[in-house]
Amino acid sequence: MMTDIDYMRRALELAARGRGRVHPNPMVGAVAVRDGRVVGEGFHPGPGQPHAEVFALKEVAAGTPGVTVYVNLEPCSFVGRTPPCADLLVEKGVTRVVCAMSDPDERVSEKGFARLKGAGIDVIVGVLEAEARALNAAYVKHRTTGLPYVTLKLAQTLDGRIATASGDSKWISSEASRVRAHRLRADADAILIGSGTLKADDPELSVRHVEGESPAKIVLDSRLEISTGAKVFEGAPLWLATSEGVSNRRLQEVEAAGAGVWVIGGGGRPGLLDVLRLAADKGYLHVLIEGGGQVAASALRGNLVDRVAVFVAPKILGEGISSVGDLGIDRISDAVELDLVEVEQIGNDLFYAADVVGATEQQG
Ligand code: AOF
Ligand code: ZN
Repeated sequence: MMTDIDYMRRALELAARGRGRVHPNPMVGAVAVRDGRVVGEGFHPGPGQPHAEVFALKEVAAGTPGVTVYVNLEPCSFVGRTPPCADLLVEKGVTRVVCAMSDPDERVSEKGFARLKGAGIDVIVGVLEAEARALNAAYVKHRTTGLPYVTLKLAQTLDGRIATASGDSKWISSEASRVRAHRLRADADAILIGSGTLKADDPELSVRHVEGESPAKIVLDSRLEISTGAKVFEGAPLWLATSEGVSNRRLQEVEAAGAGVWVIGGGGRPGLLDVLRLAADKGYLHVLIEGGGQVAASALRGNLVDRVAVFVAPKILGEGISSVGDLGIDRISDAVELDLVEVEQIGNDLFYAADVVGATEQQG
């Protein structure tokens, strides 16, 4: 006998098929069940496309008795790019709706449940809630704080270096790790780097070694020194975060080459918090920071990082450039504390993912 938990697990599996494709929307999966048989299922494939519930109920005739719908998020109750799912569930005469969590989007939050209950539908909330919140952590953070979920990626030697003292950085981690690193990219909606990394590496910042869409690119470039021949101009949208005072001629040059420009307050460096707010406004739920050490340090200093993803290569450099610049920390008790979530050996490298303790609560 399949239980509510089993069907919800299936809904979560389906939801995850939208990974890397649905922003600014959440990943949602739905399963319709009648007499212990699945009569429909589906997931939300992306903005502008039907919601998960529509696929699950496609083959279900209105008024079919005894249908339960399992969905990992509260069914929506407003007319967005598509009509409200709560109305669809009511029209189809669904008997029972089992959800994992309420929708933090204020256009829906609890109103979807109210619509269903008002129509006499039996509503259950909280099945596999922790799993559902983890799956949509970026969406939840975006809707509750107006900031994107941030993963900080580091690829470093055993002693925490990303380059030698002379600046040589190619290649620290192995080919196998690069495949995993591209999976991190495919899971993100935008990749962010500083102009130092851009100049040193001229990276393309695209997804190549795995299947998946290439995220947008954000480069912090306070003086707009980027060359229009840089590889980041190819492919996915490129945003350059710069400061007031850059010349109009330069602005026009980079715009003509295809970049969007964010001019952010003052003559100094654009603050990372403001850059991330703009990224969230553009609908990027999940930003991957890929270097360098100064950007990593300012993200950590600003308490803007949710997860750290580190590739450690079995190499020791001694003196060199640190993967994280100065954080101004004097005492061990002030260290950035992490909660380990994953360790994996990849060839001779080690991959390590950990959450910053207390990250989301302190932001906003
Ligand atoms: C659901 N089922 O499968 C999804 C939901 O304007 P739209 O159509 O793109 O709607 C986006 C909002 O709808 C999103 O912010 C979230 O509140 C909800 N997403 N809801 O019932 C789904 N993807
Ligand atoms: Zn919906």
